[in-house]
Amino acid sequence: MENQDPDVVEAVKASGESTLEKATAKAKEKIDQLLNVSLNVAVTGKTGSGKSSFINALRGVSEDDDGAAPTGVTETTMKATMYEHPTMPNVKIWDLPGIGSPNFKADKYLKEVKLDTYDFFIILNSERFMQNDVMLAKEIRKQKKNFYFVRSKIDNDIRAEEKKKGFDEQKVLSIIREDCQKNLTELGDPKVFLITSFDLDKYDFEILQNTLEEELPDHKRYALLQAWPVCSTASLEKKIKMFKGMIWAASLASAGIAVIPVPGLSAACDAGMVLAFLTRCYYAFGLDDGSLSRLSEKVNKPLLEHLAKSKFASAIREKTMARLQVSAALATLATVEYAASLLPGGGSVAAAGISFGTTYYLLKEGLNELANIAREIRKEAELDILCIN
Ligand SMILES: Nc1nc2c(ncn2[C@@H]2O[C@H](COP(=O)(O)OP(=O)(O)OP(=O)(O)O)[C@@H](O)[C@H]2O)c(=O)[nH]1
Ligand SMILES: [Mg+2]
Repeated sequence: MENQDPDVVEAVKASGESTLEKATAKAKEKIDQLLNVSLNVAVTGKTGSGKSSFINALRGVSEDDDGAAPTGVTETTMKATMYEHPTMPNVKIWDLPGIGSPNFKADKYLKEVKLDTYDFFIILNSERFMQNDVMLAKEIRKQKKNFYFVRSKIDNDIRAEEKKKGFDEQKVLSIIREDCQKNLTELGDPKVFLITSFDLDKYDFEILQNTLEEELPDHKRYALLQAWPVCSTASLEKKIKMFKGMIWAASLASAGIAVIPVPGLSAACDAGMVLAFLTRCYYAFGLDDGSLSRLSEKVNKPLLEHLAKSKFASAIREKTMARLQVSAALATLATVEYAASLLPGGGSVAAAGISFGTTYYLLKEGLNELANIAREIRKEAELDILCIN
């Protein structure tokens, strides 16, 4: 390749393509997937099994927040209710009506709730799974879609058992798991994930996340990793890794687009891309006010103040990149000049609107800073210690 900018060379290599043109096209496709792919998750199960509570937990909203799924009430309607993810509107979680009645017909049900809409199904039950759950799963399988059995309200079971002598949490969990799987043998013993919607850091929620991730196609995985709540250090690290692996694409997709001049920044950069990308990181890492206040409440510690340390987090909160006073650091970068040499016959960076170098730099810096703050917050909250107890 003619261009010798090590970051550009690296980005082209990361794309798996042989030329800059092909790599740029691939980058645009990847970024479009990252920012725009849709994911439709259906949550179904018996009336009162905790569907609405689970959906609220997945979306990171409290029951009394605006737009939360109403819980604790019996919904008799046969209509699916859609809940947008609060920070990723293209991720939609559907609250499907209960499947409790004895004359339940899985095929009719799936037609009514429009099975085709969903990427996968979560079948929830707060007791052992029954014939209706099995019928539904069979019908879903017929349509070549995936389903996951989730046993909810485990906190209730643990609370009841822990008063007993010789209580062993792992033993209780395996008894519940076996009991749940009893009626599922004809489906080939699918896994049952044990969860409580009141604390996603506990029990099998993380395993559920990993399983979904493994079984989803690549582009859907991006949506899942962005929207799914952070439930462990490992899950945070996965998110960080995914975004890191996208920096090349975001930077290449930016190269050649019209540059928006940013006050306070001396070099040309694709501010729109930087803002869009880092905003996704910010929400995916749980750094928004809502997520942090909930976490502070849970661990009874003030955590919001950590954000003030990050110039990137502040910039995102204010939805402007003008706050980023990084011009001094950028001035030392030669990448802007390298970028100019990408143009046929060279040319001025500003005129051509090439912004690979600065965009790349800001994304890397920004992602690192946000990732470190998210790590620090988890550490401060002592979440992983809480998990073991
Ligand atoms: N302890 C505990 N209670 C839960 C959990 N999830 C839900 N609940 C409670 O169970 C009751 C029913 O929960 P919902 O989320 O409304 O159940 P649903 O499946 O949406 O019910 P319908 O909409 O009527 O079909 C509520 O009182 C919830 O607070 C959980 O994980 N643990
Ligand atoms: Mg409900």
